[in-house]
Amino acid sequence: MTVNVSHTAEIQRLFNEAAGLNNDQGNPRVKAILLRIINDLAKVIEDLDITDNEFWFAVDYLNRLGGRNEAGLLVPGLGLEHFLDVLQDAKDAEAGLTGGTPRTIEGPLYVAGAPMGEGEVRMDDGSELDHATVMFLEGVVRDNQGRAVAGAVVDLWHANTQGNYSYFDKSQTPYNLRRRIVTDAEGRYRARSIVPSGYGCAPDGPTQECLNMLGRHGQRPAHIHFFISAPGHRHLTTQINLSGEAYLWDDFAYATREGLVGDITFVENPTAARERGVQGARFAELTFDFQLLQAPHVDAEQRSQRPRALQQA
Ligand code: MBD
Ligand code: FE
Repeated sequence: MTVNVSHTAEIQRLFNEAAGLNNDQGNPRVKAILLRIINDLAKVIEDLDITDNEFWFAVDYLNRLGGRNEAGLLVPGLGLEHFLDVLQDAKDAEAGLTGGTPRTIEGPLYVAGAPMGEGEVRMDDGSELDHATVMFLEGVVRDNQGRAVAGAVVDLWHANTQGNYSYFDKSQTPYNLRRRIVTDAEGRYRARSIVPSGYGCAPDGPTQECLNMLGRHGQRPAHIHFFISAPGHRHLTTQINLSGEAYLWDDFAYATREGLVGDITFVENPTAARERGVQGARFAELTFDFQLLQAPHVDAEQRSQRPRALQQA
């Protein structure tokens, strides 16, 4: 038997008061959102008969989640960041904005201000060359007519062979595996880097603790993140997820999409390796082109205002 008091006049008065509806200060938008969340949460507590122990466990969980800086990790893990993409896709379709490279989630591991290069960059600091596979990544940025976009900024970041990202992993050098590349006159970007490994949630962290209770793993396939921007074009946030990866279609963050699988090829050829300046015989090649949409208004040229890390010198 569920007891229900959230709808009573007494509790509605309480929640309206708590959400600031009895004053003319503050922010009306925040008031409307908080009122809805308080009411919906109260309904969840009643309908699912949430016990005191369950409620206070959840409060403590949120403290621990924030304490480990993992709120931005649980969000994709629960499918909510992918939901935001699908929602934006539907809004775009409604507005007739279709085509181009699909968007997919940013994730929590971007760092602003990466070193910038013209046309071609080296991304890795060389520290893993005794065990990493060198990767040559290149492609062309095109507009909605298929014309090359010169001067586009390709801001890309990926994990090392341990699946870890510089800045968040303090054992790596600043901006390791993070670069910005300005496309050349043919719209081309080129990077020499190393083949990344898939990311896994910290086994002792609160996100994995939640996933364990859901009977789920916290693994991602190997992938490369991109922000691509150019004047007049709509900002694109996306990823290349690598073919042949165990978790390609079993990604805990639900980022892999049709059209975003990168066909990486591994080459075993001592001569080709030497010509490319690679020690030994083995290296990898990955070609991936992007297509941007026209920006419907100038704001659409920019990425979201989501708070992000900025490396301090
Ligand atoms: C990642 O590398 C990532 O891209 C996402 C979305 C979540 C966790 C780690
Ligand atoms: Fe990632």
